[in-house]
Amino acid sequence: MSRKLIALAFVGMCGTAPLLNATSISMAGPCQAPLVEAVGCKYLKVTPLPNDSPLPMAIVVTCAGGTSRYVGALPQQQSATPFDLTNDGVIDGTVAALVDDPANALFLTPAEWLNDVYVTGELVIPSTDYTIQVDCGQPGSPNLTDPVAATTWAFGDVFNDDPTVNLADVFAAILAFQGVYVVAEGPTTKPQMDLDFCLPNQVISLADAFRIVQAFQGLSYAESYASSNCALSCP
Ligand SMILES: [Ca+2]
Ligand SMILES: [Ca+2]
Ligand SMILES: [Ca+2]
Repeated sequence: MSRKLIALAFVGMCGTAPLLNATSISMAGPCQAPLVEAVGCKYLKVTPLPNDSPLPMAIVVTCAGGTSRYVGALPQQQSATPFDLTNDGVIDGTVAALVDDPANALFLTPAEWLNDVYVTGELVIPSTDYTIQVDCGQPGSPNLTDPVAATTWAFGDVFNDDPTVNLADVFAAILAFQGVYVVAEGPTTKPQMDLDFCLPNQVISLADAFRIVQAFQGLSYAESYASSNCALSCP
C-alpha cells in the first residue's frame, strides 16, 4: 500500500478529516527538491514537487551570503497572489515575496501554489546567486529538501542572452507597457521586465522601461538605485 493510501486509510479509520495530523501528513510522501529557474533580474520561478502532493509546503530562499528567508504573501495580500504573466487572462501561477518573519511563511500545497511560484522581494536582485529549498515540515519545525541553485539575470537584460542590454531589451518593455507580449525575439513575460521599484509590482510601466534604459546607458543596478533605500546586495 502506498504511503498516500496509508495516510488516507488512517483518515478513514479515524473517520474525521481533522485527525489528519502531522504524523499522517508526514507519511504522505517524501519531500522533493523543487524545480527552480531565474526568470528575470528580480524573479525566481519555483515549482514545488510533485504537482499532486497533498503536503503543504513552504519555500525557503537563501542568499549566497547565507541569509535565508521564507516566501510569504505580497504586502496587503493574505496568501500567494494569482499571477497572469502576460495579461492574457490566463493565470500562470502565483507571485509571492520573501518575508522577514518566518511566522509569515506560506505553507500551501502545490495546487494551492498553482504549481509555479514567482518569487520576488527586496532581496531578490540582479546577477545574484540563490539557493532554494522546499520546507515540507511545519511552522517552527522545518523539514527541508536539498538546495537548488539559481542566479538572477543581469540588470535590465530582458532576454538573458548577452548579457548586455540593448535596444531590443528596451523595446520589449515599451511594448509590454502597451500590452504587447510578443516581440521579434519571441514571447515575453512580466518577470523579464518588472524591475522597478525595490519590490516589483507585477505591472509593466514606464518606470520599468526607464530602468532598462538606464541599464542600456551603462548604469549598474547599484547606480540606478543609488538614491533609493533598496537593498543592493543579498548578504
Ligand atoms: Ca497568462
Ligand atoms: Ca540583452
Ligand atoms: Ca513594474
